[in-house]
Amino acid sequence: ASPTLDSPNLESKEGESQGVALNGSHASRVSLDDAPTLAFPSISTSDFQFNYEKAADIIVEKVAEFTAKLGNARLVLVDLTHKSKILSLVKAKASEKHIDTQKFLTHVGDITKLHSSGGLNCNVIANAANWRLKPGGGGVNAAIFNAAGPELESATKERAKSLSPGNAVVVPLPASSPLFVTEGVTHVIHVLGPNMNPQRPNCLNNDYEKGCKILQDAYASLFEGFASIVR
Ligand code: AR6
Repeated sequence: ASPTLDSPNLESKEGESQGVALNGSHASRVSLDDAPTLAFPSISTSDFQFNYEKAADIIVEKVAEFTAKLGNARLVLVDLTHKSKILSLVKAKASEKHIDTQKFLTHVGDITKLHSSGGLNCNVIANAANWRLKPGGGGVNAAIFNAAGPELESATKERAKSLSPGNAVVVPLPASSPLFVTEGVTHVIHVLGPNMNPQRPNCLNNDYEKGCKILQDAYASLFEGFASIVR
């Protein structure tokens, strides 16, 4: 059976995705089989301690801008638990702004197991990276590097040695990577967001004027990277 999703129910279970608007009908079942799809975590809002409200506004703004340009491609914001604050905020704001629910979804699950555990086919996934583009460090970065195997580390090194905040780098995943084999992921896009955590490099010391600009640039760079793969 092809993976589908139901929009009407806002109470998602783990491994389920949904459009962000209520439309009260089962008529708009969305097949996730063929459309190029980017799954992305909320950049900077966990280890980097960026404000959720501000981040949610930026995600919705950038998603609105790019869904208009993306043809049949889709964007999926992912987080680990249905208690995720950022997912609820983004869902509410996206619904207010009438973002196209065929092109933007939220999904509860592990970004490294979207196909095997969630039945969601995402050919591209984004990573909330560190500036050295190194494995480990916890969060989604550690999960993606672990799941992708040493193939991702070497493929990343061929593309870039480091990232500055607000930038992204597209890395084609070798076909031997477990993430390619089991999940069908062909590209990982590393993104470096703004950092508000004093324990991490390049801390912005609560300068949200700079921070918001960098987070906007980070999402623009991520979505442009995805668009360059889709084209
Ligand atoms: N699947 C889906 N979402 C996840 C997963 C996962 N496996 N793991 C975490 N998240 P974070 P940041 C969500 O801290 O704030 C790293 O150590 C998480 O709930 O990974 O940008 C890097 O090396 C949150 O919503 O990234 C950097 O140094 C989102 O992913 C630093 O942390 C991002 O959380 C980057 O910090």
